[in-house]
Parts: sequence; structure tokens; C-alpha cells
Amino acid sequence: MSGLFTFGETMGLVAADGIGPLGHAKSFSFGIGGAESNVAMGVARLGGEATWLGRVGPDATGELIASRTAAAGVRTLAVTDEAFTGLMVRHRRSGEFAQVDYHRAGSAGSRLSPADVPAHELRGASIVHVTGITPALSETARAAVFQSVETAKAAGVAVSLDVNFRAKLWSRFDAAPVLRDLVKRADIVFASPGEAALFVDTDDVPGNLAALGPAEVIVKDGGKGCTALIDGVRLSRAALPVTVVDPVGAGDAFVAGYLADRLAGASPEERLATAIATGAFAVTVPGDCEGAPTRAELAALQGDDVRR
Ligand code: KDG
Repeated sequence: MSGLFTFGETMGLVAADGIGPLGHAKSFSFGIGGAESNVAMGVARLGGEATWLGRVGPDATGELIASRTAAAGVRTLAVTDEAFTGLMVRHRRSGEFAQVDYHRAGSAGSRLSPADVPAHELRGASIVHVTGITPALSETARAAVFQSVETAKAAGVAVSLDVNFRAKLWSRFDAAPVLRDLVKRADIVFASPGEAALFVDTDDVPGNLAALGPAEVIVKDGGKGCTALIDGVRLSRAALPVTVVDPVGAGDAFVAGYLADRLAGASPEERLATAIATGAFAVTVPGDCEGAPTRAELAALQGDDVRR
């Protein structure tokens, strides 16, 4: 195997349709969501090879996760667990602001352990991608992340980390040292300025993150675009002007765009251009992963074939 290997918890997603308080929602959509599987699906939609591994419960939501990820072209390694599949309930209080309630303590996905992640999958990948969500789920899930990162590094496989701090899962105090430790071990790091501020000074976020060790640091700043320090070169890219329908999933789509291009051998400038475009695409579609574009769709958004 080559390509991207990632693992983490994917949940059922109950999302209020429309914008406003949950109590006023007239209808709900049911889908799936999980930062790592969103990235895997985004990479696969862009033509890259991607594998996602995670625990799911013996229930219809678990089956949906396995079938949706596979249908998106992801090689899916769903481990069935006796616990339930976790759920998120999400509503958008305003166009830009989504509120999520988790129902995941004790879920199948949170019971991930080091033994679930085969060393041959890690060693055979081109990039192993992890997020700062998984270490917040349980002691065993945290151990799975650190052990996998060590295995990948020892095999010379690039380790990618999306810091993805989730305040509903752990405190800033608990998260900061763990996330910092992961940044030190990663080769490619994605973070928002706010996430980086958990453990580095904010005078020069890309520079201060890179000083911890990663050769590729990409700071995602939503509607402002991104700044990066890649192999010692500073780069930046403005966001594309699009109408925001649903901001959730944009960060994962951005990561998918960058990593898909990196797998394809694109230059740092091209990776950032693709990341900005995939992030822009994601916010124009409701749902976590439903907005992931194909290469042809990306070209259309970037105006390459607007006449067709
Ligand atoms: O980026 C969107 C994801 O973060 C979302 O699907 C939820 O993975 C998620 C999490 O655990 O917060």
C-alpha cells in the first residue's frame, strides 16, 4: 500500500437543516462526520489513495460509516466493537457559527487502541495523518496515536498532524502539552492561529511551530486564507471569495487538498492553492464531507473551464 493512512473516530451526524436555534429546526439530516475520515474522503475524491481505520458499533450508524467512506473511494478498515457508534448533534446558530453536542463518551470509536493499528499499514503508507482529536478520546486512543506516530517515523514515513483542538473534549490545560508533543514528532502540521496559541507564542505562528520540529507548517486562518513555512520557505495564500453555506468540514477539506497534492508530487505553492480551493468548495455545501470536490470540479471553481 502507499498513499494516505489515517485513523480516528467517525460518528453519526444529526444536523439541523437551516440556520437558527435547535429548538426551531423543522427538519434534520443524518450523515457521518469525523475529521480523519473527512480527510481520507477528500483525498480519495481528488484521485489519491487513502485508507481510514476506526472502530464502529454493531449498529446501523456503524454500517453507514463503513459504506459511505468506501463509496467515497476510501479503503475502509472498520473494526466492529461491542459499544455503540458515537453521535454528534449539530445546529448552526448563525451562518458562520456551528454548535456541536457530542454523544461519544464510551463509544466504539473512542475505544481505539494501539493493537488496532497494524504496523504494516503505517510502514507501507506515504503519509500517516493523525489529529489532536483522537488523543482526547481515551487513554488507549491517545496511546494509539503516539505509538503509530513512532512506528511511522521509524520507517521514514511522513507524519501529518492536524492540531484540531476540541474544547468540548478536554481542557486547554490538558490538551496543550499533548498537542505540543505531537507537533514535535510530526513532519507536516496544520493548525489555526487559535490552536497554535495553546502552546506557542503568537508573534510568528508558522515560525514558532516550525521551531518545534516540523518541516511543513500550514496555518489555516479560515476566510483570511493561510500562511505557511515549508522547507524553510514562507508562503501565503488568500482565501477564495465564496458564499458560505456550512463552515464545518472546511479545515478537513483544506488538509485533504494539501495532502492529495503532496502525494501527487506537487510543489508547496500548488499544494496551498489546492488546499485553499478544496476548503472553499467545502463551505459551499452542507455537511462535513459531502462538499469534497473532484479534480474536475476544482478546475471549474478556479475558473479553468467556466465556459462548459
Ligand atoms: O472538522 C469537522 C470534524 O471535526 C467533525 O466531523 C467532528 O471529528 C469531529 C470531532 O471529533 O470533533
